[in-house]
Amino acid sequence: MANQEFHQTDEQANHAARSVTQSLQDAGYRALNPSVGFPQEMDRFPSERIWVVAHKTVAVAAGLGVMGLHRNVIHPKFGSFVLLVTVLVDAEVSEYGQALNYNPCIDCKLCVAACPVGAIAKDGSFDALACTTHNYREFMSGFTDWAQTVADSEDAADYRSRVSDSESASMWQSLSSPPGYKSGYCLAVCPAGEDVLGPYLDDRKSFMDTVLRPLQDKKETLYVLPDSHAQEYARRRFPHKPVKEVTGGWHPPARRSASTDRETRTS
Ligand code: B12
Ligand code: SF4
Repeated sequence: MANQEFHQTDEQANHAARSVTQSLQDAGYRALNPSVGFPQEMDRFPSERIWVVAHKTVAVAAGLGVMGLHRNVIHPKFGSFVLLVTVLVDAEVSEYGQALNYNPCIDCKLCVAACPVGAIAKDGSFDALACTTHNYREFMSGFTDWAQTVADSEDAADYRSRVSDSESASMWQSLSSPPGYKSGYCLAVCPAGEDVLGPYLDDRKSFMDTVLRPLQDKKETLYVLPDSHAQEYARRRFPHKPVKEVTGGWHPPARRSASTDRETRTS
């Protein structure tokens, strides 16, 4: 359900930016709108940045919000529940936005507690590789790893011993409709922002029980790089969630034994 909402908002933001761009072009200005998210410049993958504009830094400079502990821009009213897009225009604008002089992040650290692979640390450092490996399991990096698993499998039985039916079905779903994020829990739990803060301030325990706990309790496979902090963290903090070692598809894989991709569970 979260993916459905995410992708529809993505489309709305793309449409809004496109119509602004068209109006600017009609008025005689050169303008363009790089996508909200995907498509990106995959010919640069994986060695260079594949996104054209970093929307977060533009949004912060324009005063739309400030990056919180979870590194996403928090809007003072809508909180973390905003997606961003940028319109580039080759002209002087009549008025510039001003960066906010306060941060709507309330430092509750719920995002730290919610992330299943420990990507967000209490001091604000962010393990982007841990996030990408899990959350982007069905995007370019995880897909590459999955394709390698198909290539490495000796036959259907071998493939099925490495990839569950649910994982195969989920990969199909991501290929046939917009790809599904595996997490995004850091955003889901964030109570910052005028419109969102009420229930958290009214009753923190109830907020934790109804918003944070179900995500922590959810039984789901977590994807991690071998010997990573994410692997150690996931096994220790979420022993009920199966943890699966993957390559992330970043590097040519060493030839692996059939057991390498199997789920490893802690007792
Ligand atoms: C690459 C990318 C990712 C990568 C991140 C890799 C990386 N290090 O950038 C991964 C795969 C991890 C990712 C995940 C997600 N992403 Co993303 N992603 C992007 C993308 C394409 C570029 C991000 C970018 O600009 N990176 C470069 C710099 C700017 O980012 P940074 O490393 O986080 O921050 C640096 C500085 O900004 C500085 N800094 C400045 N101020 C502050 C303040 C604090 C407190 C800190 C800690 C740092 C900091 O510190 C860093 C220096 O190293 C944008 C789309 C776009 N074209 O902009 C979407 C985007 C950032 N993603 C977005 C979203 C929603 C997500 C997910 C929730 C997806 C999901 N549904 O699960 C998760 C959230 C994970 C998280 N906690 O950040 C939204 C964020 C919306 C918002 N409210 O801000 C964007 C803007 C897409 C959009 N158009 O709306 N994403
Ligand atoms: S969940 Fe709490 S600590 Fe994390 S970004 Fe939101 S307000 Fe800040």
